[in-house]
Amino acid sequence: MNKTKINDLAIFGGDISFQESLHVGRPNIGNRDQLISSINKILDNRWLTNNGPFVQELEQRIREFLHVKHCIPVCNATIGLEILARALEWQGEVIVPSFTFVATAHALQWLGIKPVFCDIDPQTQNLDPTCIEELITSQTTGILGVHVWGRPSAIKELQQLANKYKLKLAFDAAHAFGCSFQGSMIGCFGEAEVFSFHATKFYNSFEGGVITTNNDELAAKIRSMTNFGFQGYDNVVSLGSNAKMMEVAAAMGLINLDSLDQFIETNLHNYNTYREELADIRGLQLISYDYQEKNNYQYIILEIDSEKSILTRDQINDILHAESVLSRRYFFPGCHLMEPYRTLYPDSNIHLNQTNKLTTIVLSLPNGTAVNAADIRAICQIIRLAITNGDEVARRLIPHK
Ligand code: T4K
Repeated sequence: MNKTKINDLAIFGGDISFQESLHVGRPNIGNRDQLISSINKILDNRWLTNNGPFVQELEQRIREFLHVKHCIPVCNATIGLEILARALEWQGEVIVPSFTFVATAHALQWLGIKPVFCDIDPQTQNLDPTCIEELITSQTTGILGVHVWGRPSAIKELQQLANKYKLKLAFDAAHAFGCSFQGSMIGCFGEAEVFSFHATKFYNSFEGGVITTNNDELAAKIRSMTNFGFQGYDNVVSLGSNAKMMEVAAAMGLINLDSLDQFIETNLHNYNTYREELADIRGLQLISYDYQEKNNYQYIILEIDSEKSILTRDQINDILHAESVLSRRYFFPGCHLMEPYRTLYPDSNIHLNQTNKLTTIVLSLPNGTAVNAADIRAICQIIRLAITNGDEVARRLIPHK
């Protein structure tokens, strides 16, 4: 593997190096031999999809892991959210954060439901429950919270609001596999929760996800909807789609489940290394996790306060990219400023002061088993050197587009 030298900007003297370009979103991969042997088994079985034995085993193991009654595997979380929205019979308007991956909003809009964007609490970066009531109208049918970075939403407050206004509450738990809220695993809150097992998540099944719920009736409905609305042979009982997880995806999910503790341990170790290395740099703050809870520590999210830091978030992002560190500006610019939302709902902006601020200051840094302590020290040294030489660096940078 080529060594990358930190000299593109000719500022850092070329003395920092790491193994290869460092990306946010590099997948964690468990035991390869086991995976290959599972794939051979799948081929021998000649059973490739449609609720095969690997999918069934994954479903059972996740149910046990999350202590939840029902777990329905799906092909990805976006389709999972769409299926859930239909199963909950959401229509009209559903309240969501704009500070999330665009899939959360798309899943609603795709079904003709208006995502009503609500502001966030800057401390938690999740839906601010005190901003919800003013957005509720006679058209509102639900609240879709997101556990951004795996840190739980204000679950209790959202549930109280949902009860008060007879709304159905559900969660996009795409980031939150392996995380807990007040000692209970995320996966059993609201009407249902949807996890993503996309390659970029700390736990992946190539592509995939699960919908979890403790509601028997809802689970049966969701299960049928993921398989064209079938209930047994030849009996279609509702509108449905094809949201099934494949056997190879479940096989990957199973081998990665065996390595889950190791992935979390690596993430935590990396997170602590970032914390130490960035501790005394003025204007930077790493998001914190509640050590009393279970966390997956996947997201290394830096907040760059432009009033205290010499360089802006975008300038630091540009510098990192120039040095082959592919940091990401998740979630910039916020769903409400992406199409079709910007055009359809131009007034959303007025309610989103905290969201608008946060989207300009957060930066996601690489984590996972593809990153080691030396890489992290190199990344942090780039940031430190850039900020120390801020004026000089800013002069050399091309203005951010
Ligand atoms: N809700 C939330 C809150 C979400 O964050 C997501 C997904 C969803 C719902 C929907 O879940 P799924 O339907 O995907 O199950 C990526 C992922 O594609 C997306 O799943 C994820 N959130 C989002 C946060 O990140 P992009 O557009 O940023 O992906 P891309 O291709 O730019 O890749 C990101 C980084 O990962 C790059 O640095 C390259 C690296 N990468 C990616 C893949 C796929 C690898 O190194 N290897 C890989 O195999 O959306």
